[in-house]
Amino acid sequence: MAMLSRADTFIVDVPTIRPHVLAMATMHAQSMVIVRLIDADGVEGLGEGTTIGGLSYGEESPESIKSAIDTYIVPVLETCDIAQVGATMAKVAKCVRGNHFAKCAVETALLDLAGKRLGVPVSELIGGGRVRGSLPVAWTLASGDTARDIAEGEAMLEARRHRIFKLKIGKRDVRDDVAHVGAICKALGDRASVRVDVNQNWSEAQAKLGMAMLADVGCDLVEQPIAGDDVAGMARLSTTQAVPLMADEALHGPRSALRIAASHAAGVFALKIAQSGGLFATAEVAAIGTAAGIGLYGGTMLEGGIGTIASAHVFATLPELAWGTELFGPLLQTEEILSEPLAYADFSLAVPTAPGLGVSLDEDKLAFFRRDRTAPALH
Ligand code: MUC
Ligand code: MG
Repeated sequence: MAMLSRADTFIVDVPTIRPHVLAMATMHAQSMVIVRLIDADGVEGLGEGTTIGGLSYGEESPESIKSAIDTYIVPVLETCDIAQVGATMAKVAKCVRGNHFAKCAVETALLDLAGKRLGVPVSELIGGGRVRGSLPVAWTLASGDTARDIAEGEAMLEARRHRIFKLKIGKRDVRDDVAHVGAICKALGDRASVRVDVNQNWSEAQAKLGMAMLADVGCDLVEQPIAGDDVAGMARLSTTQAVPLMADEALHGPRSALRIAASHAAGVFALKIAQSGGLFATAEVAAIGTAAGIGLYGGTMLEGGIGTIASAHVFATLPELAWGTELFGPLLQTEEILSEPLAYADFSLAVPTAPGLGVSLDEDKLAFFRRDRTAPALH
């Protein structure tokens, strides 16, 4: 039995190492909602709720995530034995509709706390437990400039950090975008897998043209080319185009996964813990995908260290992970707010073996990047 003794949420804003240019927003910083739950025995659980570009990516913003947790979810937690993660989240689901990112942040903190209480890593609390100790990690080339992207890709290959690259397209004319992708495929050749993410920015006609041209230049995968709620359009593209279509924004948990699978609307699922509504729901999305013969990819919302390692614990439980992961979020930020940085080496991320998530916060960095920090006194 564990009762909640304290719950804190903070928005932190950490600059990115370079502008990150996506179809719907250009990021100069990442904003993350950090959740810290402490039980009556003093055990701490950490969670993170992070989206991209304010409200330009999805229906939750950093501010709405924080307010949903503070105003509506914490009062429910106060009535629960929070050591029982499934039962607690079922009660939260009864009181709060939607708000998947906020729920995921809380579920992550509960799992961290439960793992610490039980002395096991979070991956052992999901599905059948851990089947791998490290995960292949892609990098997104999205500087907005082809030559700079090629130089960045070369540097990543040289450092043995990434050999899967995702390019963000959909902002420019289709032919210009394909020329950009083709130049990068040509430069990196068979040393890397090159994929694209359109972030829903094409019409079906543009997607038909774009996907056919992308197949010809050597692109391996096209992520969310059209609107995520256009399942019929995705099905037409997925069943007629040679290059596989990956569903991202279309996936909001098990029911949407089942709809997409039944409609043959994707060949690959981008699994995201926040979009799915939590770590347990992500495992269910993965199970639906695998049962339907859909390939799996471990996606990111460009989270910091906590959200990234929470995702890693889930992805580490998946026997089939044909497309790898893109858990590079902390590397896009100028600083990690963890006391120990995540371990990236040899094109992979190591999944911690310590109890819970296996990470802890650097309190000084947290204090520095907190949006509500009090300004230092002027002398
Ligand atoms: C997305 O849409 O997949 C993942 C990697 C990246 O650069 O942006 C994200 C979001
Ligand atoms: Mg995407």
